[in-house]
Amino acid sequence: MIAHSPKSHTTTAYFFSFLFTVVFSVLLCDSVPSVSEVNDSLTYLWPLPYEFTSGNETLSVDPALSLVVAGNGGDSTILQAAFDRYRRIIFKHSNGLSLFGRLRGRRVVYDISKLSIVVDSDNEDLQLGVDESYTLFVAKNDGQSIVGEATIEANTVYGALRGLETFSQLCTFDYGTKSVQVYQAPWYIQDKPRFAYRGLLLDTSRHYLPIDVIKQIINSMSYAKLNVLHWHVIDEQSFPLEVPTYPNLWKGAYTKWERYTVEDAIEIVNFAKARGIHVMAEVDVPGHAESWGIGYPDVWPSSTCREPLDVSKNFTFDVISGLLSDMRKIFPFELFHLGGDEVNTGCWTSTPHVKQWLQDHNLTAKEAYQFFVLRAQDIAISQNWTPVNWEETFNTFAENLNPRTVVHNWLGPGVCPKVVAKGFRCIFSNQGVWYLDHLDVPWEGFYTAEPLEGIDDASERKLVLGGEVCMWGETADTSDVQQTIWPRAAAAAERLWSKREALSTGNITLTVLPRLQYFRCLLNRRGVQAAPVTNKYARRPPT
Ligand code: CP6
Repeated sequence: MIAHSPKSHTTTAYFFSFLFTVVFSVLLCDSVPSVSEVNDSLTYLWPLPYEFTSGNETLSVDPALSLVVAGNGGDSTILQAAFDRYRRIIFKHSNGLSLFGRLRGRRVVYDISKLSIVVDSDNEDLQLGVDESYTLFVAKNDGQSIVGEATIEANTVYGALRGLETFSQLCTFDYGTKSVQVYQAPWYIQDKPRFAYRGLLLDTSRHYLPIDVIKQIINSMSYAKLNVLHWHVIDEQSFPLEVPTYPNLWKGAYTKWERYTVEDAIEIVNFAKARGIHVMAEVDVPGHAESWGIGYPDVWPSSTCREPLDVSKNFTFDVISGLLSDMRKIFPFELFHLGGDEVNTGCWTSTPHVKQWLQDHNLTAKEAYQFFVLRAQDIAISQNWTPVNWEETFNTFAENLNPRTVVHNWLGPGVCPKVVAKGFRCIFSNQGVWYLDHLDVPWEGFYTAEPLEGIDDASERKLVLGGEVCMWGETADTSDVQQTIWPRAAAAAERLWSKREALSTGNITLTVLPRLQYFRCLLNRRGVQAAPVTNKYARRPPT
């Protein structure tokens, strides 16, 4: 509590602050639970931490909150910058006491005046499985000292980032005292993710997304503790990325403004890294690649039959090689997505010179598809990447797939169980439940989808890296992409972060919906255009 609050106001002031509160909660976020609606027995943190205890004290947080760092990773510039960002998030409202109290010379004592962050390691490498665990302790001091404490302890700076996010979610602006408060203190939180891979696919080929929009989405991912941006940068419709080795490739962009320079891409990778987010780029071959031929028509089998890429020409693989070696300098993440989905080999068998090549090499169309995927894999592996491929590659020639391959499920349920039974690693993205462009899938569908379903063996479970929600771009662009992603991606984010036992019990309309509504409003307060949780368009009657 604030030790010296300003003298009580008049009834008029109370009336106006009441009016202000009501009007603002309605304007800002129509579904924010009113004070009387908030169910105190729920924990309004999203995603739920691994283990936590809370109490029933209310602590005030000093708007001059200072950061005290310790440990080998304490000097991290990532940490300092994150603290500055979170300060702006936590102290969004001007503080009533600083405005009036200071004018009257009042001295205000807050319960929490410093945030201590201890980071053990100064290693800032961001690779799959990086330690994201942290503990967060927020309590009033034991009476020996007038200041309380908030402490985050983590092994890496990336754990500290997750802890900062959680701390920011504990801080609530109280319209009565006009100060930031932590309710239900003391808090003791011990947290870590269930899965190392918690992804969101963004498609910048069907609709170009400006870099500021991508950055906003990266910011919003960090609020839900998602940690992989799967950048489906190129597809058949457009080729927006600059490739110095083959400079005509980005002639396949929609316009000369709808492009990403190498520097833009590096900036996105660094922006994501500062938020503990990996960027996994995708070059989808041999299908979904028609736009390559705008700049280099030789990669097309013919001018009328433009994809899949021409398997019969070495030039095709020279271009892939050049493209990947340029991208290697941009994307440090160990995983690289090579697509391999929806390959219609009819184009090969109906193009005379490709058909001839198939005959000369004694290959069926299916074998040529395998040849293409494996050759692309070899290029990626030789550049020290771990290849990721869509599930058709596994479905068609699992026995010849490089054992390091990570298989990306999308078509059906029950795929990851088969993938891990054969010893491959898997990413879960079942289109029936985790495709964001499927507007008819409500948040409950996202929430209840379980990446480990059908996998009982402990060593096989370890092969499921996690999952990814997919925001395909055919039907969404800058104008609506964020409200299509949120809040449903948050439902998957909790599935991927929190303990399975904490997710699968009880009536989720009572236990999860109010928390998701609250998180959706938190996103709105932070400027993210998250849609209402139970929106009409996600509630189409069955036809
Ligand atoms: N683009 C690419 C797509 C899809 C895939 N790959 C896709 C297919 C079916 C649905 C949604 C998206 N648009 N390159 C499949 C992985 Cl329903």
